[in-house]
Amino acid sequence: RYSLYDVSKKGLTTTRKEKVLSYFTNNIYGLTASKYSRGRDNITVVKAMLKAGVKIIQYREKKYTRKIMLKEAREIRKLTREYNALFIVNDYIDLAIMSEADGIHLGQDDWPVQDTRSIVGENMIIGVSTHAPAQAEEAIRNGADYLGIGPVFSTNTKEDVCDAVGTEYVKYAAENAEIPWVAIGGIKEHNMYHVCKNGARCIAMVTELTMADDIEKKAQSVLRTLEELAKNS
Ligand code: 3NM
Repeated sequence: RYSLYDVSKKGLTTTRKEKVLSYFTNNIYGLTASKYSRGRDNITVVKAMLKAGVKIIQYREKKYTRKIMLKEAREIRKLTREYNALFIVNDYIDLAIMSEADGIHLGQDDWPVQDTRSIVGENMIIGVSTHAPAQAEEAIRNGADYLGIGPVFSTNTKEDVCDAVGTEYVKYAAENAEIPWVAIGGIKEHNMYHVCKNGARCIAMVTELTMADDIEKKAQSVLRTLEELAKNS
């Protein structure tokens, strides 16, 4: 398991690796999705998540202009600093750099990890979405700092994502991944049990939080549930 991962083994900066190690245990990873936020803007959504105690925030925005994305990302950077939370930007390397994010998250069709590293430097965390063991192994080989493992259950939130990979892939990650990882895709409070039972300790959620009547309350409840599940498995 990744808790045994030797940070000095690959000669990578310990600050980056240690940051990931500490944040990806017993945490909820909250993502923005303006399309699925019931009219609430991304900043309002992020504030509610942070107030509840969510410690990893990903800015994931598809349809806004770059100007608006930069404004929002900078605002979220400010907020995540106040709450001592990790800030990750999805897809846009330039946006991650300009907003001084802690990390950049890449999909399978984005720029390769090594090329991204050459642009973002040694301090920025690089996460990669993976949907099968071979992709996980490749991402680790290429120097990813953490993996997305999913979609565990079926989801309509991400267009063009593959079919659900199930908890088998979560189990694979728990047993094999040498770096931290986050389970993602269709995860709700009511099915978290199956994900945690298979070894997940960091859970990513979009619509379970962004679509909630009261985002802060829902996030608090999810964090409590995660704590209970982690204790008992
Ligand atoms: N990435 P929800 S699934 C952003 O499997 C994203 O890589 C996925 O949304 C992956 O929590 C996904 O609403 C969407 O199902 C997750």
